[in-house]
Amino acid sequence: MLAVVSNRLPFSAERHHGELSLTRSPGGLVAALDPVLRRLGGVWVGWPGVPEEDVEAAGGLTMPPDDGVCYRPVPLSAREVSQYYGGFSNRTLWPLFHYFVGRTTFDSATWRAYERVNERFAVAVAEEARRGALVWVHDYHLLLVPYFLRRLVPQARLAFFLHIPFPAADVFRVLPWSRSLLRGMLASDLVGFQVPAYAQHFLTCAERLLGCEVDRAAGIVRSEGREVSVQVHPISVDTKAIEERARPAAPPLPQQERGLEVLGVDRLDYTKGLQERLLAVERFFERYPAYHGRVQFTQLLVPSRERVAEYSQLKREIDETVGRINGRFSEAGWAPIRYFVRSLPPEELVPLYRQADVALVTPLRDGMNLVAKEYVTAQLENDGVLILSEMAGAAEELQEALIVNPFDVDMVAEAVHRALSMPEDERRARMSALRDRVRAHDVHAWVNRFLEAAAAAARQARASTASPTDAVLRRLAPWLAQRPTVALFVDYDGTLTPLVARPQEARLAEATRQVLEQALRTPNVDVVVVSGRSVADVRDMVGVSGLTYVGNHGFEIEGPGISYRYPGTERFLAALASAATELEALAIEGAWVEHKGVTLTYHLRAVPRALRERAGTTRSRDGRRWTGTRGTPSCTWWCAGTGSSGRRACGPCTSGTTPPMRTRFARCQGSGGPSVSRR
Ligand code: GDG
Repeated sequence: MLAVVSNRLPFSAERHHGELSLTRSPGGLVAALDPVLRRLGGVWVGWPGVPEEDVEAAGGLTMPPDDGVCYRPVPLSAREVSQYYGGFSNRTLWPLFHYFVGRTTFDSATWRAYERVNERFAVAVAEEARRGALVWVHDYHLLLVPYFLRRLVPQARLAFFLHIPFPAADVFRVLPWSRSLLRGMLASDLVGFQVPAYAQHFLTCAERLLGCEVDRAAGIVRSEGREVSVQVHPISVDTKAIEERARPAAPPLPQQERGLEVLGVDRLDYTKGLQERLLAVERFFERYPAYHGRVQFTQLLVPSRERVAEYSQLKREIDETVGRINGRFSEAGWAPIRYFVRSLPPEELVPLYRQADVALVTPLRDGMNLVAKEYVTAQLENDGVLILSEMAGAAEELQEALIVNPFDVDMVAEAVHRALSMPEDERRARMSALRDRVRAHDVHAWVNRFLEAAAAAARQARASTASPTDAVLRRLAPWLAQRPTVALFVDYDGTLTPLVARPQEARLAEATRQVLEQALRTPNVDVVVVSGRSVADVRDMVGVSGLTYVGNHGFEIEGPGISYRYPGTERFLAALASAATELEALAIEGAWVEHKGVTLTYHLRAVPRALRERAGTTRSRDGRRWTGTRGTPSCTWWCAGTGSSGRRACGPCTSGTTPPMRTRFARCQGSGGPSVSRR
């Protein structure tokens, strides 16, 4: 069973005579998911596209009958639509993920709405997840759904696919909510991206911002005790359906007998590089007047996100630029740019692709760009030329296109000229290679591969069990997330390592070392290892550079930006040495003294039970008492500034011990002398 979760259900709702009716969305994704949903049995969870208030005003919304696929609407109020969709999704995530940092808004109210709505989507799909459905969450609107769903259904089989770019770490971290979003995605078993660069950026973010352990070669992130698979699955188009639509259209006349067509098809969006493209077209006509009257550039713009203010502004700017260029070059019976703002049905769109000599696909940034693949597929004669932005994910696969930098107006203008004057055999060689590649990886293959990978990742995630440290991290993570910085103090013996008979046998497990390394990479966490060992000893034993080490109970500190020795300890070394001599002279079987510079430890772990009491409570030569509890495994003495107050400092000594075997051991002394006391 499959559960697809996307922002929108595959319908658009329209109002006719006060009633809402649903029309199926045409896209290739819907066409690809539909047969799989029918085959596996499933549910599609999403927003129906109309605010709840409108649904109520229309007396409700009837979903299509359950014919193998159940459509489950997630209702959203007009306010939620404006905050979650128009706000956080499209004014924060969309611009930032496309590297438009300056256009990104940061608004905690829209973030909270985004969280709430994502949680509601998770609740809507939880029942299916409980029944074992494979849940496939789509795109940037729903980055937190895996997180909420995992909390509701820990055993959920859960995959996520991001259709848009995932930005480089330095851009992503600009978001105040970056860590929460990463955790949201990492609650999946599989996270899929369009191209390798986006997956790499994601791995870097998981490593740098959350301190996760990342295996780049295997594409694995270890997060909160779970293994998350990170993979590349480039989306494609329904090649058969496009070819079928292209076939009935008349083949284009030979180029000599007609004008030349350059085509652009895009959603109206600033990421698509429309202004830059128009300027390139202008530059082309400026440089090559011989093409005036012979070449026409047709731009189809599909209205999009009309309620988002930036988009109406963009539309006005494009109108002006088209008007200016047409005003500059038009001649009787010819205008350089034809421009339509509307959505065409696929039966009309595909013939446009087939007829075009050149497709100009020049987004400033694009997750994949399906128009490029659709154009290639519709080139049944194999003789068109694709000009493609290097900033589109599609450029990764479509290398036989003329690859351009969309910001470089001269370069794009020259590419248009080169495409229009390209010899036929070169055009055919390039286009047939492109077509073969797209046909070999159509959208059906994409769906099947992704679902296979998701099922395998879910199996793998269940097989890899969480270590105790991972489990602790899972508990701590939500708490840590709320704090800008955290200092973590850990002991070595008995904490990072189990207690052993001899200190040199306390070896750090590799897994523990990895946890420390992970903590070290986490920017808001400072890790300090505090030990009774000497600083040199504990640093050698842990072997992770970059941590802060506190040795000898605080007498020595070494770490980034600090190298500290408690001043004046030399004064007490003689007293400490005589304490050591006294203890060694006791010659208690199994007891031994460890010299650590400014402190010493008296180890009693190996003392036979019968002698323990004597060893633990003994007297020094001058009659003063050494005190200790029964069963004392070790105790540490140190000399520190007692000052002249002569106050006793007695208390627990925890070096080398672990609860409940706390040692109480103190040498009580008169005023003015060195003290050996608790740490
Ligand atoms: C996101 C990512 C990624 C356009 N005009 C008409 C029409 N279209 C269709 C095209 C194409 C689709 O719209 C646009 O897809 P893109 O891939 O170009 O861009 P986004 O909408 O931004 O999609 C993108 C994609 O998700 C899939 O993962 O490639 O990078 O941004 O299919 O054909 N369709 C119809 N009439 C039109 O007038 N019927």
